[in-house]
Amino acid sequence: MSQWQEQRPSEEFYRVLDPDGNVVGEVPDVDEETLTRLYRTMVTSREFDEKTLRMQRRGEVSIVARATGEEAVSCGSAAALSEGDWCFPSYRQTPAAFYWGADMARAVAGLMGAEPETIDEHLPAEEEPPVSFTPVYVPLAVNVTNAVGSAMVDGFRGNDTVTMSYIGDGSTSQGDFHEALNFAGVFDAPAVTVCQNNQWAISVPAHRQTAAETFAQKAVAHGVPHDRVDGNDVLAVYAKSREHCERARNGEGAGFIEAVTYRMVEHNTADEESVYRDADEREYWEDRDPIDRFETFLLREGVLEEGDPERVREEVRDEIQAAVNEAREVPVSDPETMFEHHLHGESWARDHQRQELRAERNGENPFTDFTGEGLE
Ligand SMILES: Cc1ncc(C[n+]2csc(CCOP(=O)(O)OP(=O)(O)O)c2C)c(N)n1
Ligand SMILES: [Mg+2]
Repeated sequence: MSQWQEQRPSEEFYRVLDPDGNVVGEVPDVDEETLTRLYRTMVTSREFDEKTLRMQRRGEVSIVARATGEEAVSCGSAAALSEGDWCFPSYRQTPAAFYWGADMARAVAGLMGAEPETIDEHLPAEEEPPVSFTPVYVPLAVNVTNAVGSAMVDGFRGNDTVTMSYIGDGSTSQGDFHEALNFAGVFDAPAVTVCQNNQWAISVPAHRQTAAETFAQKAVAHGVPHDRVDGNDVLAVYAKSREHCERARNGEGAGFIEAVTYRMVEHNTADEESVYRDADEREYWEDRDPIDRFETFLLREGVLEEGDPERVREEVRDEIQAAVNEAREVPVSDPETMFEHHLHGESWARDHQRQELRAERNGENPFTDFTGEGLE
């Protein structure tokens, strides 16, 4: 038995569909339109991941962090939001943004290296999405502190707005996460935090991340009501997210959900997962693919008919290709713009890095030809 088999996450969680798509819990009250929208969004995200990976391999995109295998978490939770709500994502919640109509061409242009002002100029946003999304946060856990702060303001003003944010298993070790949850608990902030426990923080497995039995129980210390759900079961994620959103909207305070899922691919395209993971681990999770499970359920219920899954895949592939074609028309920005808007004032380190980049772009070897001479 590999080390992995001894460390599988416990299946003591809320579940509506078992891995074969059989109903084993209470199906939430959700109309057919929402069910098909959830399904289509999950498929779109999976196909988007495939496409952007190929673009990365060709050098059109520098880095991609895929949501493959984790689609049910952010799609099912974001679907529980309503018009006027807020979402503070990190880098693995593409499905949430797509669920609420994020413009795909604008997203691809960003991945290809166009700065926001250039994207606005060439691909102006057509309409505001019903749920407001902040830009993607890469500094871990900061999105949760910002989300809770924003939710507190809504609470003080008496708005019936809910703010949702996402945190990875690894990121729950950050101080910011606990500060955020503490404030959320004390001030009854209308903030729902979803922990996307995909078992890994790059190469660190969840059982080396925390000695706590579950990530859900981290909310206990902060007095925040919590649930643990099967994160590969979109109906379970949706059902519990709805409950927490309704509580928050009714002035009953914050909520926390641990969604147990699995990162079926590399951390991002700068990573090589086979160095630190066993193949049998992946096989275990392939049987629990969230899209297959939901698809089986929808076919059995008659929401999807034979041939629909193939048709939906074809349609979203065409949509993605059209978005990529549009994005390719947007000029990429000067790489030096990445040094702007970070700091108030000057920094030796930033100027050094900027000059190093300039040296490299001039065909010099930045390690041997650039000495940093002349920098103040
Ligand atoms: C504050 C901060 N520290 C370190 C990093 C570098 N980093 C990027 S992703 C990552 C792992 C995050 O793991 P997890 O929270 O489980 O999220 P996942 O990538 O698995 O979705 C680390 C350490 C960062 N982006 N921000
Ligand atoms: Mg993780």
